[in-house]
Amino acid sequence: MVFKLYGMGVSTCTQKVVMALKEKSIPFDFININVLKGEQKSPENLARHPFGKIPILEDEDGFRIFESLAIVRYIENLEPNKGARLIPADIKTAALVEQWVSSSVYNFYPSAQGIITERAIKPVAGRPTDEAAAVEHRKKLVPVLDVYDKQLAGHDFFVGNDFTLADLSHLPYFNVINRVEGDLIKERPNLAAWFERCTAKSTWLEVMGFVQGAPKCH
Ligand SMILES: N[C@@H](CCC(=O)N[C@@H](CS)C(=O)NCC(=O)O)C(=O)O
Repeated sequence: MVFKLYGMGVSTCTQKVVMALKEKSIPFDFININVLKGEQKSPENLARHPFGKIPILEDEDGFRIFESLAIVRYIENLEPNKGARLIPADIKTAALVEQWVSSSVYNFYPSAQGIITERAIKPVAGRPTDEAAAVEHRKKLVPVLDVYDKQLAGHDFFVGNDFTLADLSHLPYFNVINRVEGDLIKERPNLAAWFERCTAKSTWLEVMGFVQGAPKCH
C-alpha cells in the first residue's frame, strides 16, 4: 500500500504526518499543495478537504482522511508495533498521552500558532507582522510553557520515557518557535532538554531532510 500525502514541506501539520509515516516506515507519495499560492482552496483540494486545508492522506483504495491528529492516529492503528508506539497499549498511559494531546490543541496551539503566523508565516508571505498580536500570543503561551517545563521534569518525554503522540503533537510547532522566539524554550531547562531529545531523533532528522527536499513553496 502506498499512500498519497497532500501537504507542504514547511507546514507543521504536514510534518506531524510525515514523522508518523517515517516512524512506521510506511512509504508515501507526496503531492505538494502550495498554501502560499492558495492551492489548498482549489476545487480539487476542496473535494479532498471541505475546509480547503492540508494535510490529507489518501489510501490506494481511495479512503481519505484530513486533520493531522486523526491521520496520525490512523497510521498508528495500522502499524502499532512498528517504530515508536505513539499511543501506548496500556489504557492509563494512553489516557495520559491523550490528555497532553488535548492540551496541545486547547492550551498550546492557539498562542503557538499565533506566534508562528506573526513571526514565521507573515514574513515569508511578505505580510507585515502585527507586533501587538505577537506579544499578546507570547504572553498567553508563557504559563502553558511553565506547566510543560514542570511536566517534563524527571523523565524524557511528556508521558514517561517513550516518545508518543503527546510529543509529536507539539514538536513541529516548537521547532518553529525555537527559530523565531527560541528564548521561550531555552529559559526552561526541562523543555529545552526535551526539545533537544526530540529533534535528535532519526525520524525527525528525516522529516527535516524531507522538508529540504520537498518542492519549494515559493
Ligand atoms: N487542525 C488541522 C489544521 C489544518 C491547517 O490549518 N493546515 C494549514 C497548514 S499547517 C493550512 O492548510 N493552512 C492554509 C489555510 O488555512 O488556508 C490539522 O491539524 O490538520
